Amino acid sequence: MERCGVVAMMGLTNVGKSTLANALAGRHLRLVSHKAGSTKEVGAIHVANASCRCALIDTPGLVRGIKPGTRMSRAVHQAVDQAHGLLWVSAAPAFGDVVDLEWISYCLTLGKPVAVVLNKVDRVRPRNLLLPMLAELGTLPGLAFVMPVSALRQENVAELGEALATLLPQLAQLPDWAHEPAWQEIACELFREQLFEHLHQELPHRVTVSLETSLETKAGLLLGFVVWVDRPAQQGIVIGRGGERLKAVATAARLRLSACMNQPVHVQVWVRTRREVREV
Ligand SMILES: Nc1nc2c(ncn2[C@@H]2O[C@H](COP(=O)(O)OP(=O)(O)OP(=O)(O)O)[C@@H](O)[C@H]2O)c(=O)[nH]1
Ligand SMILES: [Mg+2]
Repeated sequence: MERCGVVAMMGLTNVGKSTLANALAGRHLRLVSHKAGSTKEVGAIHVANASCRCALIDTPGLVRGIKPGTRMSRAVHQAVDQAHGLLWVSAAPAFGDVVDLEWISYCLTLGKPVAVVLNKVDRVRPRNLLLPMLAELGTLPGLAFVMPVSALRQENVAELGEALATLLPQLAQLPDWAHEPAWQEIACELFREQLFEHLHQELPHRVTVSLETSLETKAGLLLGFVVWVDRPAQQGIVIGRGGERLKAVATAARLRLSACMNQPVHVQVWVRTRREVREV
């Protein structure tokens, strides 16, 4: 019987967990951003290959400096508890500080198979600089495997996908709770990704996106999003001078969503606070 089950992916913020999840699945469903702390919700993405079927749970990045096992959200705790195996993601060349080792040691106490991925190896020149890091990981007893990858350049990603089998049991099917989010949630996540991409440091901290309308038309799917911000001043930041910024966000989101949904997608956007509604 083929290997089938759930792997929770953990790591500090910005190490490339969501990029790696998308690369393993061969579909861009998880939000990726250069801004740390971009993943806010736990979410599954399904990976299938010749060796296994795996629901990979992408989790929000853990904040550097907190004690392993503490201050994880209830959703992360739940994902870790319910998963059959754990994949700790570190980023080279920053790896080597004790934080990663402490967290990996913590994962090893949880009684599940644990593997470590050293991502962003494309940034390591020359490559043999990885050897001390790999040797350090080799001193931790009980790891299922350690694998250097570059999620961005697709290096070793297929090999990692196959190796996930070593973390999995032989379930007949993936558990219901590990289903992928509905397309509406994915659409909001990918829209939010474009806000991160275009607003950079100006992105309001608590910005959220909801899908208010969806309509099948002859020209494709028409989606109406609302960007929610706290204050009217933040509306202006999101919209930009003459609406240029929000138009750029909407155009990029339209392209991303059309590719993801395999059909032409058109986008309408409103930016709302409690007091004001403005349309672009
Ligand atoms: N050079 C390089 N950059 C990468 C690689 N993988 C991811 N990145 C970049 O790292 C940044 C963070 O990527 P994410 O996938 O959002 O990281 P994350 O760990 O999910 O971040 P949080 O959700 O905030 O914890 C983005 O700018 C990615 O393009 C890689 O293999 N090489
Ligand atoms: Mg992420």
